[in-house]
Amino acid sequence: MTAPAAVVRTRAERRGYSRGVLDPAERWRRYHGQDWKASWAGLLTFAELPYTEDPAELEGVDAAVVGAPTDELVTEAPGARFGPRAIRAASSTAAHHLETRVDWWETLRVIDYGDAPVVPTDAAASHRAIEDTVGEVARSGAIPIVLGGDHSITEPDLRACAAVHGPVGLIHFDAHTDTASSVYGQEQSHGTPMYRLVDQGHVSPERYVQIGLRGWWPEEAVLRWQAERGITSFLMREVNDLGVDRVVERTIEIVGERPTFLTVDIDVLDPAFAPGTGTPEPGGMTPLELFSACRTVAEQLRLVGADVVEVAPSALADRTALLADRLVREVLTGLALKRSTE
Ligand SMILES: [Mn+2]
Repeated sequence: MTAPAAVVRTRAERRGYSRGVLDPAERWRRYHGQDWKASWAGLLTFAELPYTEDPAELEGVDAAVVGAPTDELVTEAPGARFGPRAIRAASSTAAHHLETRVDWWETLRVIDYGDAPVVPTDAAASHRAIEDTVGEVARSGAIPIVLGGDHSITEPDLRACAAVHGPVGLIHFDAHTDTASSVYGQEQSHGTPMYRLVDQGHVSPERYVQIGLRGWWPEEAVLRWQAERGITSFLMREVNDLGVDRVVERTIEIVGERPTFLTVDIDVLDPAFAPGTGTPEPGGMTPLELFSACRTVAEQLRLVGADVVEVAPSALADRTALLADRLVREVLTGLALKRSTE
């Protein structure tokens, strides 16, 4: 009689995920015993998280990453449809945070729930797909963390959370308010989601804080509309003068204990750091400021959902290609200089 084969539990099983969940690193672990795969190979999930599209697998999950790859409703440069894939590709498995000494991979059960089945050329269908997919996560009790996509996706993803938790508070990092009732005569675009969410009653305006505003938009009437509803705004100038820690403290006081959604438009960062976005606005936050602000908000408030939007990768965000482009143009400039002195 032979001894039964030792039961080897996969990394995902050790963390309590079921067999029905794909672990991108499992093939590597079987082959050489390492828990991590080659970062450029295999199934692309956020931070090599286990992957599922089955809502039944969301039980007991703390947070689920969902992609919302659509940019039909931008008013300037498109490209945010490539955001989720690019963010997953850029994501790291490293989860041990040096400042806080916490390892989120070990502490939380997090899953990559894939992308919402968006429909190219049909923004309404894409929004329905996003609301349905994020709704599956929200109803399971897990916190959806949505990768946009242009900022219009916050309307369906926040609405899916509000359907479970009731009207939510909103912390909104952005260069722009996105509270116009229409842009170019259109009621739905990435410039209008916050107007619509307040108007539909999914966001409590007195628990809504905007941080990082600057530039030239929107016009006075929109700013008046916001102020009349009790929406709080911190201009980038105030973030600079007060310091981000003070701004976050005041935000936390305003938003309070009840369910809250966090939306981060990457264009809140200065374009020096984050050039890959559709409507860049100079004079923005630094990554260090935004990292600590988002971490503190997640730590101290009751987040029921979050999204990161307006990442438009490709040539703009690809800094290596940007350097190569610059090198070629430096060579061409040298040739032009030589020609002019001949
Ligand atoms: Mn925005």
